[in-house]
Amino acid sequence: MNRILVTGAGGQIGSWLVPRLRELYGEANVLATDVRHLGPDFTEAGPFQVLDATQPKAVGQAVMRHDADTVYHLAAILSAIGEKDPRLAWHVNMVSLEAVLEVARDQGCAVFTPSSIGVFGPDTPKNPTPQDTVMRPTTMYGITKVAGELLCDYYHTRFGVDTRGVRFPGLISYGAPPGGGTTDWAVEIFYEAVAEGSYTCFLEADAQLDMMYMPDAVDALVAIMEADASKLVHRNAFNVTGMQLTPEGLAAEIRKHMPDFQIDYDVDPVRQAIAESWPDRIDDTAAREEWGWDPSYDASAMTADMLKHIEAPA
Ligand code: NAD
Ligand code: AKB
Repeated sequence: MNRILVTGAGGQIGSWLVPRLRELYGEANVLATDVRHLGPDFTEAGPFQVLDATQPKAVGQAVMRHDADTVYHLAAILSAIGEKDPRLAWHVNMVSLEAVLEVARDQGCAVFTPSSIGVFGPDTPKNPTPQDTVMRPTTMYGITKVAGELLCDYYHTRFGVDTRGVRFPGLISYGAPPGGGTTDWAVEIFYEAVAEGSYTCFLEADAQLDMMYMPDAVDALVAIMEADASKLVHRNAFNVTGMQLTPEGLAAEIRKHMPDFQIDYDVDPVRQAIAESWPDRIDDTAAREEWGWDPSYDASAMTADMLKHIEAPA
């Protein structure tokens, strides 16, 4: 893997992944693309192109011109925005994935596609949630993620495309803001803590979800694409988690650094219902066994690092 194209590069994950890939594989080898124009961090540090990932011809031309052998396909609509506009979520998530997979089949590329804990639904065992279990999500986002996992497996078994993926939990990071998900509260809380000393949360105090700090997520993205293919049993997609958080639990962590921090609640029924349909704790044994997944950050280390970077941005 040394010629890479990233779709949706300007989002929460891409803004961390692109610099890491450029560091690992060389600036000129990583083409960042997004449907919108991005700032100098992307356009000056390496190649950048505006690319709508739902346009198969444009995706094919970009992959060919860059001579890409690997696509990290990050362009998507997340859960909360997906419930506001389900047809948009279906269109962006499914049409873009099908376009990327067809181009990969035609041009011999490997493809990474992130799935999500959103593939699970109210009938799934919640704690722990096994790798292989019931997947009957109640959101359009989750439906596109289950269909996406199956489509990626299909392109692997039917056409030999090297497709790989992980089911990310809520990702916590500083820098680019999250793009409209149910787990966004776990990022917003840090910015509001530093700016206001308080946060009004849209989920209930005890709504527990899996989460992960972005440095671990980027490690996972690189590790799974570098993994020995002969060891991968699951491919699309592996359960991975870093920690389990509730709003009241994370508030308590923040109070260790900011004793006066206050949290209150103004619950959004749509996002609360989504959170209730997702696992409390997923079992990531398969990822640990098949490609050595081993996250570094727990809630305490993540909280200290988030506050350090938000209080004193580089
Ligand atoms: P994000 O919303 O922050 O970024 C998505 C990017 O895609 C944006 O920059 C947007 O401009 C771009 N985009 C939208 N439509 C596009 C199109 N038609 N063509 C090209 N680009 C387009 O999302 P993210 O958090 O970076 O998520 C990336 C992937 O990871 C998604 O598949 C998401 O489902 C998955 N994921 C994210 C999380 C998380 O907590 N961030 C958790 C689980 C899975
Ligand atoms: C969302 O909340 O939609 C995402 C996810 C867990 O997939 N952060």
